[in-house]
Amino acid sequence: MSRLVIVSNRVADLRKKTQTGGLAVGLADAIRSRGGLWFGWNGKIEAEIPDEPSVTEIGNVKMVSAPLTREDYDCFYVGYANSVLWPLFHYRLDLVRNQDEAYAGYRRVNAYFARMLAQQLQPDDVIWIHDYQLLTMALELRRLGCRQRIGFFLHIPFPPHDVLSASPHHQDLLDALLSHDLVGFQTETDLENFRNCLEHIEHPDRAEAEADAFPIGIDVDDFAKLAHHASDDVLLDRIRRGILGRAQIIGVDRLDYSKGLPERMRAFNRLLELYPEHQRAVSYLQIAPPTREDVSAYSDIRRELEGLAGAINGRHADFNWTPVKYIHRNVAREKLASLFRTSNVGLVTPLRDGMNLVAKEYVAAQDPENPGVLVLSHFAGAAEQMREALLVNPYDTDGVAKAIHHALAIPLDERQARHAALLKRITEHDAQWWLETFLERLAGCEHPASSPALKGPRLAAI
Ligand code: ADQ
Repeated sequence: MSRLVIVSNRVADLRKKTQTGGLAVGLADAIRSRGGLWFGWNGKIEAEIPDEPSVTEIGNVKMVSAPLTREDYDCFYVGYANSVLWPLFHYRLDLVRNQDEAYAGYRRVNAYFARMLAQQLQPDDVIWIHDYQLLTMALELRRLGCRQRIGFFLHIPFPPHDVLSASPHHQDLLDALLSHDLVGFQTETDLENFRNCLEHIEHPDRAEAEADAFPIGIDVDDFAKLAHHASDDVLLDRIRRGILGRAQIIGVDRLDYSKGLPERMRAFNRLLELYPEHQRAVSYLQIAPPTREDVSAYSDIRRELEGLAGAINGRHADFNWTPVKYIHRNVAREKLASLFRTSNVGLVTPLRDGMNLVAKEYVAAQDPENPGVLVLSHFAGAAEQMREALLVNPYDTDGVAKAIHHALAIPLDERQARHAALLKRITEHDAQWWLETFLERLAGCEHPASSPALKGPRLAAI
């Protein structure tokens, strides 16, 4: 079997038994079980970049990583990846800060990563690059003469041509994507958008990259097991709610404007206005740890959310009932799992999301005999697979409030039927399925780098 080389912006710490975040868990398991190499930024900022990456061996896995300079970090990571590509790919042109300097930094870091990795490659390696920080790395690898198979998976949405083409660099980015043998997306919608964008550009190599949708999954059994062992404080809380006859709605998201958090708070407020019977009977627990605080849009959303939570509590709270419980930090995975299990409604209402693993984790954590109900945004990639959730438009405040009201009233047999269908689908399409399907497809790609028909800019570049 060829050696697997995984490339992601950050390398996971394989010495830690549990990774945070579904992606790190899936990839860490894959590379641990079959061996290979993992390359990425080591998270450090140093005065100068080295000539060679640092290499450590953990079992049969080679961990290869390299630092960034402050300037590279500011341009590549903060400036371009998170202030241009993230909003652009989430359809938020209003938040895009287009800067040529940041783009130059992005290209420079992708080229630097390619140089660092190229030194470590063996001829029959299979390379799998992940996500929007590394869109142009394969192009740079090809320029360095790398002829190995290269696959790419985009974890975030791919926007329609009308949105993408607002970027002055969109043609370059599309060209770079075509340097892969296989480009994977989360959903059919993303795939269609990509195909549509290609129709608008002139590219002699167009037919060479294969593309398809590979919806990412979670390790369902593992998460279900975690949910079984509730800590004492979670159990006590559930018992207390049981005695008082109170229901709990839960939301768990990184504090990101794509997750629709202010819209969700407003919908909860509307629920209490439209259906006063939920006063003192329902609480909403939102866990939202901070991320990317060096990008201003993130501190803005944090302030907005804190203001909203305070206003709702100020207006509706009673001395023994707090309607909104807002936790602004990370929570251990096992605790999250048991909180999902003891919550009647899982509220997952992003304005736009590649997949959204929380939707799948909420379903995996439920007691099949007495499951809660998932309320899910149409605009989460997960909605393509999870039709039995209550699907909502997150921009429609009253609509979301009505859906929550409906979710709280669904009888047991209907809850069981919806949950069984959802559980079946996420089990069939779990993390292992995602990984194997992508890698099998990549192995089966007609490999252009070894083909005599190699032509166009790629030939010129090599
Ligand atoms: P994210 O935008 O980070 O991922 P998501 O898919 O929901 O979004 O994954 C978040 C992960 O972090 C989940 O496993 C969740 O349990 C965990 N998490 C969230 N809040 C937490 C907290 N307070 N404490 C502990 N853990 C927490 C990106 C894309 C998604 C895509 C994934 C995977 O934006 O659309 O589904 O990659 O491809």
